Amino acid sequence: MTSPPMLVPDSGANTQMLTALVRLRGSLQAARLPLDIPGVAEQRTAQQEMVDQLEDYVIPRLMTIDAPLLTVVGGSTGAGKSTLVNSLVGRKVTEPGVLRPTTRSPVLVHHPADAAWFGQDRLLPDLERVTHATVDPDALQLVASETVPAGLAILDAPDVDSVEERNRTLAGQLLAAADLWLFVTSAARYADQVPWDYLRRAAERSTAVAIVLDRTPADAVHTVSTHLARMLASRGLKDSPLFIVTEGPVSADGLLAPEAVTDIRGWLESLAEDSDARAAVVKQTLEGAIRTLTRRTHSVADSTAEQVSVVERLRGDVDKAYDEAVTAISTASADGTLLRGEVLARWQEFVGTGELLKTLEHRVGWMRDKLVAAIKGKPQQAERVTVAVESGLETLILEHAEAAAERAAGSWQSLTAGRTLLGDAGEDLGRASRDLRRRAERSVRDWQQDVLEMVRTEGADKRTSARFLAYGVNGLSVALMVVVFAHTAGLTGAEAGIAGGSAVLGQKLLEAVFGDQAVRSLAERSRIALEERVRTLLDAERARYLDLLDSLGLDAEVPEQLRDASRRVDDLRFAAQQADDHRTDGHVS
Ligand SMILES: Nc1nc2c(ncn2[C@@H]2O[C@H](COP(=O)(O)OP(=O)(O)OP(=O)(O)O)[C@@H](O)[C@H]2O)c(=O)[nH]1
Ligand SMILES: [Mg+2]
Repeated sequence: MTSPPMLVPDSGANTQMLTALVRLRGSLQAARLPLDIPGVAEQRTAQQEMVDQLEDYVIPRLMTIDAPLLTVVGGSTGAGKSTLVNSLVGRKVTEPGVLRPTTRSPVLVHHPADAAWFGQDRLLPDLERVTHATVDPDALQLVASETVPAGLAILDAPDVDSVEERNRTLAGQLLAAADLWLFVTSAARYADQVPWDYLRRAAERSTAVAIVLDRTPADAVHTVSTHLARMLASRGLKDSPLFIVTEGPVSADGLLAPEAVTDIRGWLESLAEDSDARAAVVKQTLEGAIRTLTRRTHSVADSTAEQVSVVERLRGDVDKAYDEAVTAISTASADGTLLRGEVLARWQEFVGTGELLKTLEHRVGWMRDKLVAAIKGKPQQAERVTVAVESGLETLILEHAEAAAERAAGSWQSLTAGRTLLGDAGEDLGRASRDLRRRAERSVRDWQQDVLEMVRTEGADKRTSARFLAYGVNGLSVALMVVVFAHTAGLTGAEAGIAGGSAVLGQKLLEAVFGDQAVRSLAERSRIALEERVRTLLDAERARYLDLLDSLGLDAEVPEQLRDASRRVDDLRFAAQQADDHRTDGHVS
């Protein structure tokens, strides 16, 4: 007698495979598919099914490779699954019925000696073991019966094509935990789509399957069985045993006549007796399940990679929108744009116009004296410039923050995933934050305070100088702001225009007190301080979007972790395969 084919040649390899499968499960559990991307629903289902199959079947099965062979009876509602199970067991262990669907809670029948194999921590660990009849789909009723051969257990499952979603999922989960499917269909239903979808999947995964054509009228047996056999062959299931049960009376207990199920019972009993054959069935199904899991893992990995790249794209859209806003504000607050309207009017009111500007170029000294005379004792005017600057800057910031929000939301709207995120955001991200005006106000004031401090510090040793006293800290500060606002506008020449000219006045005034070197440095520092405050404000605006993306918890490493975990399992599979082939060769020669 040849030794039974084993999944893995020794327990060391077995342990390695278990470790690899546990890691695969961990990676699959860690994978997140939160974004609405076309096809994602399918991958989420796949991910869940794979984690379930690893936990329900593959891992516990590999840990208890000698456990009895679990035969799951599945198929359409009313096909006669429960009746068949009862008839095989020889007594009513599961309730058949006329109300469809009947079976809602799985019933597992095993030999009393095998009870230990079906405890809570074995196959299907999330189904609570009970010993009484129930309709709870989260329970697994265990029935011990001497009439079931030791080494083989039979599970009656709900219908695969149920009108009840819970039934369908449970049936799928139970079939995924089967060593062997006993797939029951009826003469009336055998061509239905859903059962064939299951059978196609079984064939793809090399799951061991036997088909029962149930409730077949005697005169239809030939036609139907021929047709069905052809369908099975063309779908890769030609090696699967096919049993035919003719439509006959059922007893008061709901059992078929014992002869009706003799073939099936005989086949199951011989399987139970032959440990090699049993091991071969387990090996076929288990290896098929593992092979399918590693292949499907790559699709989930692709899907997680797509999630990561969509997040990158969404993040890029937001960064672009807000980077543009920061640049635009920075440009507009340095190119003279702000030296218009109210700011210019108040500034001119403060320093005076006309005459001063005209004489600017050739009579600087004279102008200074005039300036001193003009602004001496005008603290209110300086204050008005400050107020105008504040509102000018605030408007500038708000305008660009609104535009950035609109742009960012606009580009998110163009992707389904982005639209969903916007919809779930809980506020209208297409607008600037409601409290931005208040925060912008405070930031601008803080910046003006920065400028004031710089002037105060710079003038520390000049406090007593006549000019410093004449202009005052406030006057010099507004002059510095005006210089900042015309930073890139060009300070001399005809093109400077009124704004430039105004800034030149400020510049001269400051230079008269501090000297050109110091003025350059003051202007630069003030500009940087303003940019920093603007960036902080807009970063908070931008964060409304980025926080949404971060909260998705997507990890760019996950796709590769999944592929790694899958490759590791494949490597071990191939190694086991080779060891297997080697052993078979040894027997042949
Ligand atoms: N006459 C006759 N009736 C049968 C046969 N098999 C099943 N039935 C009846 O068909 C009905 C449905 O049978 P069940 O065994 O409950 O079918 P099921 O596949 O378990 O159905 P669900 O649990 O709803 O998925 C019951 O009333 C059975 O008595 C049969 O071979 N002959
Ligand atoms: Mg049933």
